[in-house]
Amino acid sequence: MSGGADLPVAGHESDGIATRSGFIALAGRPNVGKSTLTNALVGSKVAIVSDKPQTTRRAIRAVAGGPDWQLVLVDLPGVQRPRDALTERMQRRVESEVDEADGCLMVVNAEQGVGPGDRFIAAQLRGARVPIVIAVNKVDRIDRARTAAVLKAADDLGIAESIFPISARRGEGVAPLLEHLVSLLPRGPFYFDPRQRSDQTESALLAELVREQVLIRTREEVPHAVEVEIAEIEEHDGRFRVEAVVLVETESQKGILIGSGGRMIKAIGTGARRAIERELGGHVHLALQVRVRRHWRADERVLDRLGIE
Ligand SMILES: Nc1nc2c(ncn2[C@@H]2O[C@H](COP(=O)(O)OP(=O)(O)O)[C@@H](O)[C@H]2O)c(=O)[nH]1
Ligand SMILES: [Mg+2]
Repeated sequence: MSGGADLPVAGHESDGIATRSGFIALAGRPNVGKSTLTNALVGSKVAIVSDKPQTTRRAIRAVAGGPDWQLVLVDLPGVQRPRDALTERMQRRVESEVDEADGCLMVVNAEQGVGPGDRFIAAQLRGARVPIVIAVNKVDRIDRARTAAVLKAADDLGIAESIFPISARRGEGVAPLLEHLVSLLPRGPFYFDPRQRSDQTESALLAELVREQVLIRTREEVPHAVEVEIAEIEEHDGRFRVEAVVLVETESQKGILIGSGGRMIKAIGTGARRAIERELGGHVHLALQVRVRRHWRADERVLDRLGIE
């Protein structure tokens, strides 16, 4: 098996070869590395990564595949106590995705060990009708003795049919984990065109790449208050012009994002332009605008329009 490199020439019906195909739901506390692992399994960047909680807002379907298998990962938003319309929607999404999947992959953070947050999630998963695998991630941060202790603690959660130590960031242990996950999938035709890497639209992915740069550079309430919309993508002779609007909730957040002398928005723009160029494969001119839209997180219509279900 190979990690997503060998694409069949066939379309998504996969031509009568005995294929395995199915869905794996990703569970785990915020920040344990679910999005990093998703990117590692798929072999390209489909989910943004930061050290801020609630980085992932939309349940992206990421597609990993080889010639005779296709594994669709659902990168779930981190479960939190519902507080506003946004977190409530995220929580409901988690519950329905797990029941519809063929297996569940729970990720824990080896550096922090198994804690109450993991036990909370394990309790939610205990009744699931699908096999549960635990990945103990970030083992690059701890020594062997500590890794063994965390593997034992993960086993003691009592929900996993198997447990894998991995470093999603370095790619260590990812191949055997992937091989095992594929073995859990039923035989059946592919769900996605094998060339597809996720179910996001191009503009949704580009908006996420801009938001990632904001997340990397901001703190406290600002990351949660930011949303990004792509207003326009134009192409002329392999050169792209992308117009993005960064939404915040208050004037002071807008001030933070622009920064003194416009330095912050410039850094965000440079980082985002590079990421977008990597994605589009051509020169990009990125026009960024920061706009205040009060209470967008509580506005169901805005959430609908942004695709946050
Ligand atoms: N050292 C180390 N850091 C990691 C690893 N995987 C993820 N991270 C970092 O952990 C943070 C959260 O990762 P992310 O994938 O966004 O976590 P998520 O919230 O579970 O999706 C980011 O800063 C990642 O770079 C890993 O294997 N090793
Ligand atoms: Mg994530």
